[in-house]
Amino acid sequence: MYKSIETLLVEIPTIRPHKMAVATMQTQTLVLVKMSTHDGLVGWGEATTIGGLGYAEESPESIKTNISRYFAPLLNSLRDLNVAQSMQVLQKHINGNRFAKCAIETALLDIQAQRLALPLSELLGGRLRDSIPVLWVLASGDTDKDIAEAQQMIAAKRHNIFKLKIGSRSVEADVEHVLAIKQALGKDISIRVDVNRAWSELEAIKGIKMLQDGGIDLIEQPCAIENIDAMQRLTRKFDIAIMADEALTGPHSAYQLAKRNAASVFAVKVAQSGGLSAACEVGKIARLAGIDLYGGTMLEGPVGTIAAAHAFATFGQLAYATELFGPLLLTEQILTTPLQYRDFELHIPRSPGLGIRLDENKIDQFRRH
Ligand code: MUC
Ligand code: MG
Repeated sequence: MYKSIETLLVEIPTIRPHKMAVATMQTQTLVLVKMSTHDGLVGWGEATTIGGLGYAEESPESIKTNISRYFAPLLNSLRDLNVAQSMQVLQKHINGNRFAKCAIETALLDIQAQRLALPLSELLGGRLRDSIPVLWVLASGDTDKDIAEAQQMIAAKRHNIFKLKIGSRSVEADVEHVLAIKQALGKDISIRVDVNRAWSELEAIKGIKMLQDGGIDLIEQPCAIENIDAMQRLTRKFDIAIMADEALTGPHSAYQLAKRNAASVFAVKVAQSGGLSAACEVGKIARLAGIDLYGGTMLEGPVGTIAAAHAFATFGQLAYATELFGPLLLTEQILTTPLQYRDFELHIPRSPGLGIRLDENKIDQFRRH
């Protein structure tokens, strides 16, 4: 029984426009879930998405409505159930809504881990690492600005791997932009691209060939979500890593993609997977199928970011690193002590639960009323 469950929409400007094939973001709407118990514990979860309905099927507003109208009453009717049993009931009575489920499960696990005085990663199968590498996404839309931004990040020892968001211009213009950045940064810096499903299969063949020849390391979600056949043919045709992102919507799709050899890398996102436990299941399927792992983001703030970090800390391999840089894209901090990014890695707290403290005055200031 929980005393209250509240969903807060918190609007925070980004440090610069973030241009993607699916949307250009100037503000991120963080979707935060705060769960309080009768014995005074507070758990947090996050269900942030990108560009309203531009990226996924749930919007910040639908998540808030569905949690208060459907999730909260159901959770309040459950007595003496543990987290896994509570989630089983939610799965049975609520279809879809993976982002909302992720936020609720995170808050439940945060409370449970605090009760047990363990870092959340220990509840998710066991912590294998205390920090994880984090790349930066260059998406200003301007080649020279992107190069300058990357050089600053390298000099500050913040990031030495970069992902470029492409797919909104012609294949030729995008490839020219990517290869100019690769040339400027040199062979020791890993450059990857995220097409966000903008290419047809023929465009993908043309673009990937040029990018592979230019020394790019990875191609993320080149074609439509449904076009698993194209992903399979591209994975077979090229040596360069082909990564599934939007097509990977949880353990079931991970199994299907693995069975059909339709990706050589999985971008595991906790919300897109339907929660932290489901994300860990995706990790296990990848391990069994010999697929490399990458820790993805929905550009969450610090709550979702550190929750994902706890899940990724249980992965035996993270061959392509992570992109858990969401909080660094925001102009405001909402934690009393910010997440620790240094020496190209995010350091994962060892204190109980998520291991973070929210600054509720700051949240109030930016919250949508
Ligand atoms: C995506 O498709 O990967 C992650 C980083 C970023 O810039 O956009 C997101 C979504
Ligand atoms: Mg992506």
